[in-house]
Amino acid sequence: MFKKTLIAVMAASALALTACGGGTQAASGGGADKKIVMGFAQVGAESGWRTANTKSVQESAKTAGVDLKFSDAQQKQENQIKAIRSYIQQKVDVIAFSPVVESGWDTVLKEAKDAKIPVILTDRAVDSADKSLYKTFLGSDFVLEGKKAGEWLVGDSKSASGTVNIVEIQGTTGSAPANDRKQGFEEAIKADPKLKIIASQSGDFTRSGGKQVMEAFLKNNPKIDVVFAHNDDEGLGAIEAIEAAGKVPGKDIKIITIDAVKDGMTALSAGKINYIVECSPLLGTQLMDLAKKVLAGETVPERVVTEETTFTQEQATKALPTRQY
Ligand code: GZL
Repeated sequence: MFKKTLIAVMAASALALTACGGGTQAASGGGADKKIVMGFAQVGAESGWRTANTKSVQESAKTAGVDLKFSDAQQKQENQIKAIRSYIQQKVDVIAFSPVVESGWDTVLKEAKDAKIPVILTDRAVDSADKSLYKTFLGSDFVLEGKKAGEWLVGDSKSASGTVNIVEIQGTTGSAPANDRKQGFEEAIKADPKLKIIASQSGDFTRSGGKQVMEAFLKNNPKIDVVFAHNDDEGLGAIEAIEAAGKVPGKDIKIITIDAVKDGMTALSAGKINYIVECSPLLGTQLMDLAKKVLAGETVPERVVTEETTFTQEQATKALPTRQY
């Protein structure tokens, strides 16, 4: 008799503990003292922007007390997919990544969903029709960035007589920033028929890529008035090619870029670049906040767009001393 009573009492108290949440911890990081484990699959280390973005994510994870597992895919989609699969096997609480290209993610995102691991997209988006495959997107409006670049050129070319020949150094082929910046820029320059894109090629968001593409453009096009580079690093590579060709960047050939990292802003302030549209890499704090909200079961916006501005040469000179990246 005594034994039966003892078992009944123990069972009741265990139940009570679970009910008031003192005894167990929620499986996915919801427990008060369990550290959130985040698997982050980074694109690579292709540009100054990416380096700043990685620093922001790593430092924010430390500040937020998030246990961060980090991988660098060297700009290869198959490496990002491998990293995501390893995070699924490790049963992390949440996965975050910046998809190097827009397509080809449904299968691995379905595997994460089946494993009940929420996914947050940061920086770049995917073109999947199934919005249930990720919880939210945190990053820039790349179409707007391209539009801002084009609108500046329309204003700057008002007094130009004759055709303005533009060469475009695109970002990574198939990536959301490359696709959307191109779209925004082309839409904006429709306002002035003098503005013509005479050549367009990918520099893969790297300085060396920008230099190689610009060397080819200079060889094949006798009259180039403007370079639209999808990021600062490609623009800095283009500057090297333009100077090697004996021309003055910012004067003989105007340059517009996107990002506003320190090296780009320094070239802008020195007059070698004419205009930069900012794209903030400082996504870490917002990412950690979103991860905590998702794991706490709170609803989060489908899309969180970052605040960004633009810089002329004078504005860059003023802003440089206080830039964080
Ligand atoms: C934009 C980001 C782009 C940057 C490049 O959010 O994905 O990738 O513009 C970086 O500098 O390589």
